[in-house]
Amino acid sequence: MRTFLIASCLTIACASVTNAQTPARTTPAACDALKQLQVAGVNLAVTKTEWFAAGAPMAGGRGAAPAGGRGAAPPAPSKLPAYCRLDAMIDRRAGVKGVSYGIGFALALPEDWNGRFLFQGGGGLNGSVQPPLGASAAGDTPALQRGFAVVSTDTGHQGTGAFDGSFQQDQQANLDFAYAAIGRVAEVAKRIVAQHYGKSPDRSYFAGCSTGGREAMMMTQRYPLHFDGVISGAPAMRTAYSGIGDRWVAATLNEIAPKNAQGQPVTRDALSESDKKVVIDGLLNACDAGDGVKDGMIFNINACKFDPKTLVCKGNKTDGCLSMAQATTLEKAFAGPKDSKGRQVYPGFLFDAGISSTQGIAGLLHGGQLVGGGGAGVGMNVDEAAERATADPSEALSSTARWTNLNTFSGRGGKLIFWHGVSDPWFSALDTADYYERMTKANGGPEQVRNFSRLYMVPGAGHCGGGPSLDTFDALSAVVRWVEQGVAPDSITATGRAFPGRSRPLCAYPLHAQYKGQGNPEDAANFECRP
Ligand SMILES: [Ca+2]
Repeated sequence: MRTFLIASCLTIACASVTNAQTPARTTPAACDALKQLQVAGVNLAVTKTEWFAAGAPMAGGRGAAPAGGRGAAPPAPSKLPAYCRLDAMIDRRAGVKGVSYGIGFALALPEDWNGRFLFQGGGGLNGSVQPPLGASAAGDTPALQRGFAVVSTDTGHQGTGAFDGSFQQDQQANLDFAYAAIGRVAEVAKRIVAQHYGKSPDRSYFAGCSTGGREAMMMTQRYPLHFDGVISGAPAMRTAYSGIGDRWVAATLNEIAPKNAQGQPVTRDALSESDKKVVIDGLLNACDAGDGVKDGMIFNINACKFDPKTLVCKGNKTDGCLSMAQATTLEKAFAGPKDSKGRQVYPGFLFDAGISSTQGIAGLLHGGQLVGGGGAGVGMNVDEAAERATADPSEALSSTARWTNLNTFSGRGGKLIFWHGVSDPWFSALDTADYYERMTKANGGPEQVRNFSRLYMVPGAGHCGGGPSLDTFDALSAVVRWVEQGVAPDSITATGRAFPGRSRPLCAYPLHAQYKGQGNPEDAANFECRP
């Protein structure tokens, strides 16, 4: 191996290096040899090794080739480099009721490795191993394409779908999903990378959204020694409470929703399509220009004071205005749930341009979408719901909303980036802002915390993207530069399919992007970050 490394270094890799990383290589033969892989002291079973040539179509998961068959288009080539994919399981065991459990993972080892390791976070309740690409918050260039070694995991159980919660009957499977599996996989995968390339990763990164965002936070809270740079998108940090917030919105809209033949309220029809347009038009009229440009996006969130009552009909209800009941119901729904003592149980949601989007999880004007399905009913006992959340044992295990002391993570140079879609109907962007502010207080105040953590709001974006937004941005390059060169990301440039040709800076919270007043308003260069 050593001879091979030196030879390849002389001929190819070392000559082209422009950064501080030390590259290394692998080969199809070395990939095949991983079938015999053992890691000292680890109960590990390799299930598969596979070599992918450069440009090979991605197998399975998001961006996968369509299923074959008559008329099916040939799979599109990817821009991925040649790489070895190792599939393996650690700690296989028979769990409660004889169900087989184990922590499955896939590790992509690029032919030309850039010395960096990336852990790709999961989604929903996990339960399957997604293709290890590292695409989250990586712009249009996944980490694997850049030469990172990338790992993904099912976090300890194999489910029938992204929300199969049957693993929750098993104690260890709960621990694994909550936090233990990601710590275990991080350690084992790093050791495999080191064995395979003959050197340990120079730097380690974590990036994920939703459950992956929660896992990212978990890495900074319970495994502060594991990662140098972490990206947490729309973190599902306290699902028992965000579930209350989601149900609150639906149950409140149900107060005015028409009923179906079975007598159940149809939440999405609380406002007609024309009513929803009235809301969005009125909202944009009130808040769009606050950032200096009427462009269908609201970047100056703090200055946006939208009152649905300004849209109430002067006389009878017509298509161009709202009823008073609709206006007051919207206000109540977006204000979020409070208990009988007036305490906010979960934050409200922001009025934002993406709240009527139908991409992904429908925006809140459509009633949102409850995790686990089912109707929300009419009205809600917030006290009871809050008591159940407080007593929920899974919440105690998996929540990342409470722990704020990150001084070990930050003390060794760790950098933590948060981002959140302002129109996210599942997890309120305000809850992530609330955590960021509490974490800031607990870690020495804004001047200290700006040295290691920043939050970026993404106006118009829904849960992990979508909506009338600029949801394509390269936070991965930003965190790498911060970790390796000490260049803090005051802003990150964003583009998106919703607005071709447009770019904007995403500014570090609480600043926002403001048009400077001259120059092409489609170009991020003509915006600056302002309070
Ligand atoms: Ca605007």
